[in-house]
Amino acid sequence: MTAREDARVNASPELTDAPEPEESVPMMSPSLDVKRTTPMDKEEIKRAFLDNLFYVQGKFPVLATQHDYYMALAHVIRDLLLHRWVSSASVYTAEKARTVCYLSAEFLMGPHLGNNLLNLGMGEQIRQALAELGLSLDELMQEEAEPGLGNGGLGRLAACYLDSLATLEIPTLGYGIRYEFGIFEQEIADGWQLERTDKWLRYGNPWDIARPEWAVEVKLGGHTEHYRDAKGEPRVRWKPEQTVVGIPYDTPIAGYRNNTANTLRLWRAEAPESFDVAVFNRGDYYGAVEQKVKSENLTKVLYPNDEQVKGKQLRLEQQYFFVSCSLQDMLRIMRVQHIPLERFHEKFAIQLNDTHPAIAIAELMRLLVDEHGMPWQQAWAITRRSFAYTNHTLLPEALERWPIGIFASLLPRHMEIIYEINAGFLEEVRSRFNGDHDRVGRLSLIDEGGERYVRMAHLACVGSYAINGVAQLHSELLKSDVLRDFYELWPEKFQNKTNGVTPRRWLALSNPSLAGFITANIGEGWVTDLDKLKELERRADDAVFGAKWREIKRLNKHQYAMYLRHKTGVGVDPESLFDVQVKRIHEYKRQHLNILNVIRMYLELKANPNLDIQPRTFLFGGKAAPGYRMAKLIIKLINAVGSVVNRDKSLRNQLKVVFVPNYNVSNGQRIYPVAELSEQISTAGKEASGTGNMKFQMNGALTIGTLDGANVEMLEEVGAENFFLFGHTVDDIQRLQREGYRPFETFERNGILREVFSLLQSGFFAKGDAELFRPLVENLLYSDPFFVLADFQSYADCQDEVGRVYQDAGRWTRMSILNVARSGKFSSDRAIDEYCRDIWNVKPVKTNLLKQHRIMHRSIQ
Ligand code: 26Q
Repeated sequence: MTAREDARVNASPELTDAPEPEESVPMMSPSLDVKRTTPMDKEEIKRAFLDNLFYVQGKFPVLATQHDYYMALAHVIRDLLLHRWVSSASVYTAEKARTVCYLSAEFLMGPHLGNNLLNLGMGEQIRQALAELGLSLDELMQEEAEPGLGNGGLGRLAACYLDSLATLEIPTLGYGIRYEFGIFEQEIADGWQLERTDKWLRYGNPWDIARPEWAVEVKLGGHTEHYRDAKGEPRVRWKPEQTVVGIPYDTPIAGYRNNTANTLRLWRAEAPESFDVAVFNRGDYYGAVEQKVKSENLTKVLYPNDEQVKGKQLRLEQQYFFVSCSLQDMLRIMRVQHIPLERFHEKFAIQLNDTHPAIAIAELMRLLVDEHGMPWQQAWAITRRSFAYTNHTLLPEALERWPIGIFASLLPRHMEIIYEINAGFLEEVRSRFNGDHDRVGRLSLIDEGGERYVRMAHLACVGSYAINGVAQLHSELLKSDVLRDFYELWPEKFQNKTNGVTPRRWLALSNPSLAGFITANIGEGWVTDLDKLKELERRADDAVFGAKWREIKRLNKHQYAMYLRHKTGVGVDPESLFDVQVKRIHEYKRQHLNILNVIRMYLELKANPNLDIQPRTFLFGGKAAPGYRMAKLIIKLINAVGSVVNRDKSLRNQLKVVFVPNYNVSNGQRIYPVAELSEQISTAGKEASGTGNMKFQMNGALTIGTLDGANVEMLEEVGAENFFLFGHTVDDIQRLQREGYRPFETFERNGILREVFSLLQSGFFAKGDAELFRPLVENLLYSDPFFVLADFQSYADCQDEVGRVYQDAGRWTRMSILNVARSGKFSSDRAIDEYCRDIWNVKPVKTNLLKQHRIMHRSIQ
């Protein structure tokens, strides 16, 4: 048996229900050589690595591919994590620790290898061990398939939060879905986006462990039966049409250089075996296979956002599936830890990452009332103390609603439960607001205007003890706008938790040269206490320090320019200003505002061939939802402008436009360190927070942005003199809307806009096709729902100012240093600290590795 299999069979690192010591620990076989599973020095690492290559991958070095080597290394590192994992699990169990359960339909983890090496503090050692075997760690890291189990901000936020929770030693379970296909891979062909399926599991996933012993059953469809039990109490039975099985897959989440490893538990759907048997007996073999395929379809694919929900029943099935699996898992943990059901809300703090898991509120009620016979009122009191809800959107059209028909046919019992919750809730509203009929209609869990819908945000508000937005401005707008009626009802529930990102992945790992330079100057404390970056402030005017700071960015840019040429064939000037907009493509994020300004600059250069402007490289990246036509047209436009501009020799290389395909976590890690200008240009009031904005800031980019989302707080932190602010505010936009915004008038009044549009309409960027961009042009001229034209001139002027400031390298560098020095607030450690204190009421639990070793040795003897 290999070291890895030893550890896997014997150690079973369950988070919370490792058996109590007195039940005798059947964990370790006498053959286990503990030391072998924890290779600490180079020789041991090399041996474990080659052992794994042979025994697990079944390869000799001469035959092995780079990917085999990567797999062997990944397994060795996961084995190293097992000790912390087992230790954390046994400490949490022994202490029956209060646990955060982060429920999220998306976890956009990004590659694990580099991050685990960083958190374990083993990067250098592994690098050297591999070098002695003639291998390159960097090359092996490129082999990792990115687990893209999220669309963007919301999924990546969940990943950053897991990193901080482990680093802060908070007992945590992340619960979600193990999609077989994550977010699609984007290719660009003739300037258009093409989607390819993301087969991230093709070669297996070395980071997770299946736990079929904790599989659970989930019911779907069918009907309910009301009856009286032996005591004459009314009870309900759910007779489902179909049952699926959820299999948990666990990934260890290591804290930064501590002994904690928490668990990310993702569920995969399978057909139950009982079904096979039943069909086998009836002789319907193909029917059985069909059912199997249907069940397994449940976790097949991640839905892109912005997709119309209409008819997307599978999406609701996914949400219910992972929520039911997770709640049943929590009840199992309560059982094995002998915690009475009445204490559910004391054992767990459940965070709902948007409304995607909000059905959990009805499901917990069903489990407590129907399956455990708890009285309704008691179950409701527990439920309302268990959940907290984070809202991530201000776009009314993005609020989740499910047609009653779909909902009731898939979840007949939950429909009844929601009606009952609603009845009690609306009674409360009527008595508080003396029968205010309109208010009752606005607050109801059911939207009754026309086709009837279940309003998931309302369910989340009613069933949660805390509701938060993700940036100050966003939280204010929730109270005054989107959730106003709920705020008037329960002001005490509302909070703000401004987003944050992990400085481990987004600075220490992605930008080693800047991170190393910072550490050399202020020590390494900043990695877990980002406010320490403040100590860089006193270097802001130090010319020698500044020159080195500049040189780091310059070298990063040179390397990236080579990478870009290799990937896209476009050569860019590494000495030009790198101006970057990377994020999902959406009209409210206004990539088209950016490209319209590029066209303006192009026209200006064409009109004055001798003009010396600040040379710029515009980098774009981001995916469009496959069904979002306008977003796809924006990608085409960016590429179309790029192919004209990049080829035009008369520009003397002063402008380049590159669309970097397939923006994902790995590409993010490459691009933030080279960015000098960060584009955060959404329409004020539309971007809930943004998190890319924070990653750019930490890597020394300056921001050009509107007063939207967390930009507002970034500006507050860095000071107006270190931020390029432009555009209408939320109030301005609301006023424009009230007074009737007519974009065509703005257009007619602005000569530059007219020139830009006439070039666009002439077909100049479309090989003469004047029709191609018409939908985009007409949308802007006659509707412009995101106020692109209203902000155009202000943006253009601000961009000109950026170019001028950049020419003063000393000034720019000083601003860059101050941006990094003042980015401490945007660490996810700060955000998680606030969640722990204000919402979850959880405390750190230290994992003691030594204690674990004693347990192991005792059981071996
Ligand atoms: C809903 C129904 C059906 C199919 C898909 C969806 C769906 C999936 C994902 C809807 C929305 C999302 C993702 C939303 C998201 O990423 N929001 C972003 O969250 C970030 C973290 O808080 C914020 O920083 C961003 O401002 C916000 O846009």
